Amino acid sequence: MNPISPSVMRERLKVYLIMGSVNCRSDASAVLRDAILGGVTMFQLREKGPGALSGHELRIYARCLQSVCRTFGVPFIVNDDIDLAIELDADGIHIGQDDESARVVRTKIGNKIVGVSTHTLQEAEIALADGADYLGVGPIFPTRSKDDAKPPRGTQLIRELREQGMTIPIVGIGGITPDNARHVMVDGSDGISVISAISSSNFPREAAQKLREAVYTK
Ligand code: TZP
Ligand code: MG
Repeated sequence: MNPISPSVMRERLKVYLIMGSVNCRSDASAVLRDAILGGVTMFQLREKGPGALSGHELRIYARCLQSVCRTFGVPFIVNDDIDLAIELDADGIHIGQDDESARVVRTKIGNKIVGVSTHTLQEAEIALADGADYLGVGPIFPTRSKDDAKPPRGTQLIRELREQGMTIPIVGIGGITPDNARHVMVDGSDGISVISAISSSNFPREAAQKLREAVYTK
């Protein structure tokens, strides 16, 4: 059985912040705390790219952010690194198409949240059959936060998945801002996930608030 009901999952996906040390100019714990106070509903630690932390440093950084999440009751998700997610007793893991299948991941992490990045109908069908709790779809708009991002395709795949009758919780990603978030929601997404719209902002709380307002005026 999956750990989280689809309706609770949908609420968690509303304003999903993704961040790692390379995305943050100031103190990451403060950014995360302010973002949560502004309305972030779930957090993913995504530690990637040149200068990314590893080993002991990564663990200290991760525990720090996890403790902020715990203080506010916000789920803490780890990107890619299943062993780290288990070690930290994270609330879930987010995997891509280059990682192990959601089915295998599920056997390793039990009833934690499993999210899967998907770019095609077929990938989405497989993730669904493998027991994913939610799908990440993107990039919706051009992004500067992921070096190997595929070309942006707008909300095309989200619309296709909904047209096929898929009700699995979906979060859109890639270049999402308060100005375009509503469009992503109207086209079938349950929430929006962002890196730069919050982590590059000088005012993370206000940035999260604006995203939240856009999402809830669906
Ligand atoms: N996957 C697809 S786009 C992206 C990821 C991780 C980066 C999103 O970052 P931003 O800054 O919100 O465009
Ligand atoms: Mg990955």
